[in-house]
Amino acid sequence: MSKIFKKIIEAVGEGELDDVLELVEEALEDEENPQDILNKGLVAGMNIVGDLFKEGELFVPEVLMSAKAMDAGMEVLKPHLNESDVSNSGKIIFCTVLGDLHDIGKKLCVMLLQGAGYEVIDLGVDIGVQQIVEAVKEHKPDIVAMSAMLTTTMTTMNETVTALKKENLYDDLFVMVGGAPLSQDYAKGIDSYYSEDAVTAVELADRLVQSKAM
Ligand code: B12
Repeated sequence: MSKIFKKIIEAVGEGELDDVLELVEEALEDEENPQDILNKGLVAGMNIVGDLFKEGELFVPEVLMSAKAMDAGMEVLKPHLNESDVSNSGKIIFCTVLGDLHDIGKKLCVMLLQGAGYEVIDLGVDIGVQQIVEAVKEHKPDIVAMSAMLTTTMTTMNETVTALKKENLYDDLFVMVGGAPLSQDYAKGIDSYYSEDAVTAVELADRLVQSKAM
């Protein structure tokens, strides 16, 4: 693996925001592929942080510093990932559900979807059923995408689908769900579509929007 990716992984792991910024810029200057900088550097670094958190080696404040460092790196990369000139692929409302503040995965999905030409309305984090329903009425999206990282917050997804059906909004859109505790089976059970990461989220969105056009 290229030395610069190793350095980015380390800097994300240590939550060194300034170093991450500098290294991402350096990698871009070295003409590394932005997608590689994202996946082999920033995401790889965050995955290690996730494992260490799980094992009790890292605690919330440290994880938060890593998250902020990753976020800063993503902001630098954003214009380089958005170079696609495809537009009007479709409209997507994206949010992290009620009670859940995790937004790195959501931001990553939003970035790649925008890069693929989607208009994405990012409602933010901690978003409840009614807010989603109102946003659907206002924006009439092709897709509603929800992210949850906690087993305790996943239930909002089911409640949202039920509310969309009740308001006769469900038949005009697709619901996509994702996040660490989610699975294909769970998504199916709540009449939604699942994908495991940001790259496959774009592929899934493409498939869904194309099927609507047919
Ligand atoms: C970073 C992090 C935090 C940060 C969040 C910062 C931020 N701004 O996001 C902070 C420190 C704030 C935090 C807090 C907490 N966290 Co936390 N956190 C994590 C950690 C380490 C990494 C998550 C992450 O960003 N991963 C990197 C991104 C790129 O990956 P991702 O989120 O999975 O997203 C990808 C896919 O899932 C998918 N995807 C995501 N969303 C969507 C949506 C759609 C529609 C689609 C198609 C795809 C998709 O695509 C994304 C990109 O590829 C995870 C561990 C883990 N392994 O996931 C724990 C984890 C999620 N946290 C956990 C916990 C318990 C908490 C706290 C309760 C801790 C506490 N005691 O306070 C709080 C809860 C706060 C709250 N109310 O939300 C647990 C959840 C356990 C569970 N099963 O419920 C985990 C799994 C850690 C663990 N093993 O214990 N956390």
